[in-house]
Amino acid sequence: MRVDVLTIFPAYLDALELSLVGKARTAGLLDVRVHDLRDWAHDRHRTVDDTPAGGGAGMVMRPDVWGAALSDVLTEGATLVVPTPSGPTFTQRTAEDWATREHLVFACGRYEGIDARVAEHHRARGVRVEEASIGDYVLNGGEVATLVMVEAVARLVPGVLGNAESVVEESHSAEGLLEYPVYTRPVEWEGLAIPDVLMSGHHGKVARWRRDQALARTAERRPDMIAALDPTRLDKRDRATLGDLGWWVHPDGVRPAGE
Ligand code: 6GU
Repeated sequence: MRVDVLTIFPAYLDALELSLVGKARTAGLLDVRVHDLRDWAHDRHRTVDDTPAGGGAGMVMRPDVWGAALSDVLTEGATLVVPTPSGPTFTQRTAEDWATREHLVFACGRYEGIDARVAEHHRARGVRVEEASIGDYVLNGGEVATLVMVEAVARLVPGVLGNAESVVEESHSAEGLLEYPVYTRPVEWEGLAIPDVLMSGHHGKVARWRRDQALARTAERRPDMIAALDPTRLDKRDRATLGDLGWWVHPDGVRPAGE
């Protein structure tokens, strides 16, 4: 997979040289290229922004500079990603989708954003343009959001994760539940013991305990995810656990007891 990042702060993306993403680059699985947008500015000051049409606070990034940069970097079939807090939320589903694409180009905006004609122009030319937000808070620019999205996508590219970090176990998260709590030695630490069942060697009991923990955690922290569970994927013991947690499994969905 090829990933290009256009930014006025290339150093933000230095973290893509570390850890799994860095190793995947060395291994030739990922071709990541970070570019300084100012290389496409045409004045002595390397200006990339101007005042907003119609007035108001802040600055807007110029379409001509972005247009020049994107025409050099986009390839046939590439996806243009525009990180913005006003985009649809980037989720694990988005990451799975983008992990199948050959070339992602991230256009990191700063200030009040990029002139709206940039996305419009590329869409009109048939480029897949995806705006995306990483959550309901405001960052100073798209760089940190790009780091988040590249990491989430890269780890789904075949070969990027080694066996030790395998993505297979995570079919859990795809199942729509939060992960169960994990423990390792020492068996007792600061007066706290590892739950006995995990030391029992009984694989069936361990699996059931973990499933119950995942259900209980999800009910406590993310009731919206419980309400979104598919009843056909819940066995008798899931139903009993959910009942204890105050949820009823109906043929058409999971709802708080009594509703
Ligand atoms: Cl993608 N960009 C900015 N500037 N802020 C954000 C964001 C993106 N996602 C959440 N907040």
